[in-house]
Amino acid sequence: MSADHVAWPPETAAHYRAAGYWRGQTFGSLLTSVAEAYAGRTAVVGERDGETSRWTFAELDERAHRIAAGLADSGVRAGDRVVVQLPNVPEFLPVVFGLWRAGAWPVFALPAHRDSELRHFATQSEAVAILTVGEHERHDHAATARAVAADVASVRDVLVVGSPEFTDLAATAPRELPDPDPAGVAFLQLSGGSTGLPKLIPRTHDDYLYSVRESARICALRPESVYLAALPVAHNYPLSSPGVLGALHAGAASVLAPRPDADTAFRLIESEGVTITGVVPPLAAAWVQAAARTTRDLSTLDVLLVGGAKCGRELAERIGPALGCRLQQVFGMAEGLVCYTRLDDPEEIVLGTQGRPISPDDEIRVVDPGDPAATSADVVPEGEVGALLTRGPYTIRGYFRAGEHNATAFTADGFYRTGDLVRRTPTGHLEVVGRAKEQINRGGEKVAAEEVENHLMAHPDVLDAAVVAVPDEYLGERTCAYVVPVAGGAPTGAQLRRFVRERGVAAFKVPDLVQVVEAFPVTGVGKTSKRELRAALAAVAKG
Ligand code: J2J
Repeated sequence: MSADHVAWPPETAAHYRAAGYWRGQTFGSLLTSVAEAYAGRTAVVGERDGETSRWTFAELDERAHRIAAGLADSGVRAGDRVVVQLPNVPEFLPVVFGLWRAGAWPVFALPAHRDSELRHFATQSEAVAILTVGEHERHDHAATARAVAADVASVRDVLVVGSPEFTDLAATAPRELPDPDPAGVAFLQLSGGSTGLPKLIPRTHDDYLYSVRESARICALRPESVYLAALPVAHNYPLSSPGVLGALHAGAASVLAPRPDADTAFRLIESEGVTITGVVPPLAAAWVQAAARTTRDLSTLDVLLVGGAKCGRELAERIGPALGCRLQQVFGMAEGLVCYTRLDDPEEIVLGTQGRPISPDDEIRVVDPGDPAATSADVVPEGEVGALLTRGPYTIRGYFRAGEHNATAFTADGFYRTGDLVRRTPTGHLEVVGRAKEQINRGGEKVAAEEVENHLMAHPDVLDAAVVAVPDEYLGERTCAYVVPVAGGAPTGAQLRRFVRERGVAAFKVPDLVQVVEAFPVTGVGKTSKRELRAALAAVAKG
């Protein structure tokens, strides 16, 4: 294993194998086996440019084989990184499995990402190619990808799904390619981040497939299930909790919604007989409202997962009655740990907690919340609020090429500092009560305070900036940027918002509110750390 990937200690890895968590299977071989077992069943339903595609497992398997061969012929080698920026189009699964079969590592960008993020992913991963779509939701993704490719030396190719070149590549005669090492890295997922730029998360075939298999079982997926990917499918949640990969593992169909709004989702629930889907709390609230006046038949919907941000008690109580389905809470992270309420948990647990871990070998420590350097030994008394540390068979031991950051993001004994504040019930369920990390959770979309501050500070009129969360009725939280101008400078909020947007960042990172202030409303002796400043401003913002 390379220095890029912090491996589990050999004895721990041996335990995970002996316990049957890591089975030595790759994603490519998983698809081969489900395509044999469920050949004629529907695997994928999706729309691109107004046209619907519906592919069986056998067709998906063949498409992935052809794309793998085409990628190999175009020079993509095992271990190469390829930035994938695809919205919810049917080609997502064939492309990703094609990359896996070619041994390449997808780097999963979100459709909302723009120039600055793609540039960072491509540079940090030394990607050889960017694989994207053309125009989508009024943004020319191909143009952005080409601009990045022109500047990042490692990027040789931009492949655009729907272009004649891609159609040719996807028509390559299929052939078997060497199966990659199941213990090796399969892809790089993105972290929500709290420091400068999003970190890359190396996940292996072995560890991720374990979480996918168990997620499918915990969410009771069967071949007859139909999973709706309402959120952007490249995100860890709709990808794997249980997501399109959980559905695929179970021989169930995945329906990719082009947009997550209630009109689109309800149309697909009715027409495809969707049985299970996953949403973030603001979307759940919007669906609950829309359900009151819909004429669509939602009766097939059995389970609605809610996660990505805290689902309040009041919303939790309304979901079942409004949508005629069961609520399943999920608390997960792209770094690994995923907790679910179980379908047979008592109502009180389902409504009031964010679930319990997937694995009996997920180790949970709830530690001193006041000490960012708390170790796994600094546990708080049972039932009290503390910072969540975790390690286990599908939680990373380090970010990709981030040695310095890893030294603080993980404890010496390999626990990941999640930055979440939790309380553990006697049943082992976790209630998420807050956050210690410098991140704003905008209805499930994560914004790293420092990343936005750096963009603001690039403005010539800005001396200093601090970004904090303010409560929001709909999103849970929104971003508020406090900005101190340079002497004589007088930037307006609108100018600064436009400035950040024009630097090419995802729209959800553009500050919702900007307060231009003469000085930070914090008086203290000596130099205030950014962390203390943010805490003080957050208190001001909450009123
Ligand atoms: C409170 N906070 C939550 C919840 C995530 C499944 C579901 C979600 C994600 C995800 C995921 C929360 N209540 N129910 O990857 O597989 C916040 C926490 C956590 C961070 C991780 C999955 N569910 N969160 O949201 O990597 O702060 O993954 O540490 O985007 O989201 O964010 P992310």
